[in-house]
Amino acid sequence: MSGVSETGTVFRSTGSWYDVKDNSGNTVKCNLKGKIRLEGLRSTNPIAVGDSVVFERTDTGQGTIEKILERKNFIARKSVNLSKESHIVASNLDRAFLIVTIAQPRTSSGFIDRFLVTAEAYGIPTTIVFNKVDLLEGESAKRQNELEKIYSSAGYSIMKVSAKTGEGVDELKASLNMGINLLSGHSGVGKSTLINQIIPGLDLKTGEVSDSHSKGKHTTTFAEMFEVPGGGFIIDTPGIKGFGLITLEKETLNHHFPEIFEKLDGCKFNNCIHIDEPGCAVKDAVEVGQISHERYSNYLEMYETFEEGSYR
Ligand SMILES: Nc1nc2c(ncn2[C@@H]2O[C@H](COP(=O)(O)OP(=O)(O)OP(=O)(O)O)[C@@H](O)[C@H]2O)c(=O)[nH]1
Ligand SMILES: [Mg+2]
Ligand SMILES: [Zn+2]
Repeated sequence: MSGVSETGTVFRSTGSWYDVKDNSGNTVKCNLKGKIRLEGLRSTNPIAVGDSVVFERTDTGQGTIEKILERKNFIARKSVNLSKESHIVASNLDRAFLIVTIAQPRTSSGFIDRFLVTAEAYGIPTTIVFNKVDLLEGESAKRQNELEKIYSSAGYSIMKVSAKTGEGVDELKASLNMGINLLSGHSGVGKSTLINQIIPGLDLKTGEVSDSHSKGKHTTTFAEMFEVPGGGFIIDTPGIKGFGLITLEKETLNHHFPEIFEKLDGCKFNNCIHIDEPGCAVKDAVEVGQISHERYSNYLEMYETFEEGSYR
């Protein structure tokens, strides 16, 4: 039957076609009707996983997407080559889970903070999930404890899991049982392996971490959403290296560090950026160890490298 418009949700996008789930849960392969452009946002992909769309079935049983319904939110990053364009990772997110590993590969706090600022700016609550805890020993165990302290005192929720031994996986699964959840992080941290643990039988492709560089091999190439048994949805994404924000102001970058923003009331100037101003409550808090020195120096580094509404 053609000619009737229906709504559905995008579960997979390869750039040329889209898997859309209709309201009965059936997947319809769709293409795009003409060009859909979003106001004010130049993106390399007009449609992202998580989008609600209006589509029309064609006679072949496939479909044509006619429009995107307004997004509640989205996470975008700068396109690798086209610096003025953004790539929408996923949309309509209820929560993000940033998968972090201390080693194989190493995730820096600078990267964690760029992700958290991005998610804060888009209003998406984030849980930090430390994976591969089975590998921790000596120095790496120490670093793990350090990062846990830093981020729990900054107000973030934290989980520790091992996709290999299964430790913590049930707890992670339980926290996915509502809404749309994004899994993000560097290549090789174990996003797809974790999803395979959470959804038995899915059998997503996973890749070794290279021995020489301890880097992942970008095994997952397209974002894809899956239904979690017992409720909720989860989006597997390709590994990311970095972020560039499009919608941020340099002067309000500090508002996206929750524990820094909390102190702003105590600063002498209400537009304090906590760098050179006298009477700065943030600098005082850093001095006495109430705000993590590492978080504060990541803030300074991001502030300094910030240009044209974005940072590298
Ligand atoms: N020791 C250990 N290895 C793990 C764990 N989780 C995943 N791995 C291994 O890490 C490697 C990378 O896992 P993937 O699931 O492909 O990682 P990914 O985050 O999906 O990577 P991309 O798709 O490239 O972004 C694989 O060899 C996994 O077996 C873990 O908890 N412990
Ligand atoms: Mg993967
Ligand atoms: Zn201040």
